[in-house]
Amino acid sequence: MREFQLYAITGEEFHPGRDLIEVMEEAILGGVDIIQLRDKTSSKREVLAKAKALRELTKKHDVLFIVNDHIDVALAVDADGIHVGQDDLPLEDARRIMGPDKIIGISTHKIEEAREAEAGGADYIGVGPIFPTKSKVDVVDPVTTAYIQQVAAEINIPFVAIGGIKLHNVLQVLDAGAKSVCMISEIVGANDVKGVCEEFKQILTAKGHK
Ligand code: TZP
Ligand code: MG
Repeated sequence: MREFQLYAITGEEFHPGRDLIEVMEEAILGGVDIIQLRDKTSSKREVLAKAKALRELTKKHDVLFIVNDHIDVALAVDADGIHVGQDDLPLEDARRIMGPDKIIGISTHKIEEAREAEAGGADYIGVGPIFPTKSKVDVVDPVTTAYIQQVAAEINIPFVAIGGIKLHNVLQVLDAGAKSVCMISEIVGANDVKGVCEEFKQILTAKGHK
């Protein structure tokens, strides 16, 4: 899997009146390496239409594209991979469907889940929510940066920290051992989406994460 440092997830509720593709293109121009389409409310048809448009955009800019939950949509648009939660399609089944070459990411909230994901052949894991967040309804309590330290010490596959990460607290996350960070609201809800991404990129670069 190609390395990534700055991961943006879509969240249309954070940019009312602004076009999804326009917002995500700004994020890409600001330096995002990977985009995930996450849409918990639209119909399958609508999700598919958005996925097609984002696939085109990410191809154009040579950025990775991941679909949350909808494995059929991921395959239909030839996304680079899928992201699943602990209650979604199990890793083994997701791998059988997606094949060996696609990226499979899985959310984890404790070290046992991280171990299981690594042993099960996940390509990367999500680690979070690090801080409180309003972007996820069924969210578990914040796992804090202590969980990042645990994962950094023990897990050998790439991991990305997520949940409540902002420009003002991202250093805590990097200092705990994360090399990649993922945001919804701080990026797509920004007045200057490109500018925020550039700032994240600078902070990552200063920490030696390209
Ligand atoms: N998974 C764990 S926290 C979260 C997801 C999808 C939401 C992250 O959103 P934000 O706005 O960056 O806190
Ligand atoms: Mg899910």
